[in-house]
Amino acid sequence: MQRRQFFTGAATAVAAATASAAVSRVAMAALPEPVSQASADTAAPLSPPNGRPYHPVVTLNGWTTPWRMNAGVKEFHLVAEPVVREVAPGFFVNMWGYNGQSPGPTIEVVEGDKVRIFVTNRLPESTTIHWHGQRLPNGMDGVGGLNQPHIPPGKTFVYEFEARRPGTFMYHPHSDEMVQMAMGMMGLWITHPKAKHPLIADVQRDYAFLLSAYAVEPGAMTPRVGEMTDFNIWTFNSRAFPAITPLVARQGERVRIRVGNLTMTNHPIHIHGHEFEVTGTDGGPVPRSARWPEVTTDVAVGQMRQVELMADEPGDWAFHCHKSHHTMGAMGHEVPTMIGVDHRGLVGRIQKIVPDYMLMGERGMGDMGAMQMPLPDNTFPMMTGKGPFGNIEMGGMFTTFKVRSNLAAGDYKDPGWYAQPKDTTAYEWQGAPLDAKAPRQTLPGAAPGAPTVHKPANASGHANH
Ligand SMILES: [Cu+2]
Repeated sequence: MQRRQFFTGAATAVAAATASAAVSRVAMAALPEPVSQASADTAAPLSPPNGRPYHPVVTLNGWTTPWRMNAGVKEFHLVAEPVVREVAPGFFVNMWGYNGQSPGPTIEVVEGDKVRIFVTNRLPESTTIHWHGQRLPNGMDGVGGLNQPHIPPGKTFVYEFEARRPGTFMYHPHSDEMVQMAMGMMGLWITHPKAKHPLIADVQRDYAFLLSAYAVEPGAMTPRVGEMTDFNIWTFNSRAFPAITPLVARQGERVRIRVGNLTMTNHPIHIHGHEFEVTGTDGGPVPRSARWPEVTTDVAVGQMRQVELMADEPGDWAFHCHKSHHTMGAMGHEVPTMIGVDHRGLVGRIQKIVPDYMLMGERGMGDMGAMQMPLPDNTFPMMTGKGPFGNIEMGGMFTTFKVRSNLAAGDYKDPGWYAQPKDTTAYEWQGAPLDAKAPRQTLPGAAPGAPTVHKPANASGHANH
């Protein structure tokens, strides 16, 4: 094996540290101990114990992996392996991930850091890791077959490069990626600027997460990896609302949120009560002249968006994907639309034949948030989550942005529900009721006032138009 020469100067030090480059057993003995995570909770930010200082990110329902400093090189150890991810309380999915969880740990480094990542493959098939968005030597880019041999099961490969530019990046396999990404293999990579950067603001809170989607039949535990469009589990960092940690900020703080999309569709990510600017992408910081205010930013497939805002409005604000089916928990998609169909008197008769029959969707599906209907094992409700005023009727890609005036700096604890000041809540009208007849209920396919019988049109009828 050839000595790697990517780091002039560092290479000799590494050789010394591992005694001899020729003895692979010695090199293996020198592998950094992989750090594993058993919990799907949001870990506290990891303040850098050594190296250049930076303000760490908080990965929603995730964590940042510690590293080892070895002769000026930051060394990480990722282990690709089967994991069981708790996607919602009591709903467990067999996934493939890294170091105990899917997504894998966030890797945080500083612009200019020399990085060495050991990747051990404990999957039943070959894998690789692609470092999405990085400038690096071609042989480190991780496309199996193109840039490197695939990493066989049981083997450890080493990636070495310099984190050349600051920004928001991610990592994922480029080896059987249809299966491996459908099984949850992904993680975040954050490169912090090494000094004050004209396009990168100081922020007090810096949140990061990936968008991922899975096709898991109710009652099943393993995603359907061949699925292209019909996903039913929509997640922020492989967690579904109400199990996604809220984003918390003190009033007046500047907040950055970094979102990467590794699903097979786009996600318009939307915030309430505030506006933000897209300040960065996986291509780097956005020039100031190219920024404009928005409340929704579309994160297309394979993209990252970094948004920033001033948390100046106290409250509990919704923060979610704006595709309404993506704010749903596990669901089947073949539900007939029953709105306007009068079932009165019918349910009892049907239940004589089908005892479990349940009427759904006659007045819309909002009341499903309150239904305690029996679910198959190992799934979770389509919409759930309780708020201070009742059911939130949301699931999937939804959480809250909680702004408070009285939070301590660096306090990420959920402060509970917002106490709205007196007389600032939408209220019931107490005056005279509306003095008009309600429009009549419509049947599917029948507009109000439409004739109930369609007569065949006169063959020559259109000639007069
Ligand atoms: Cu979405």
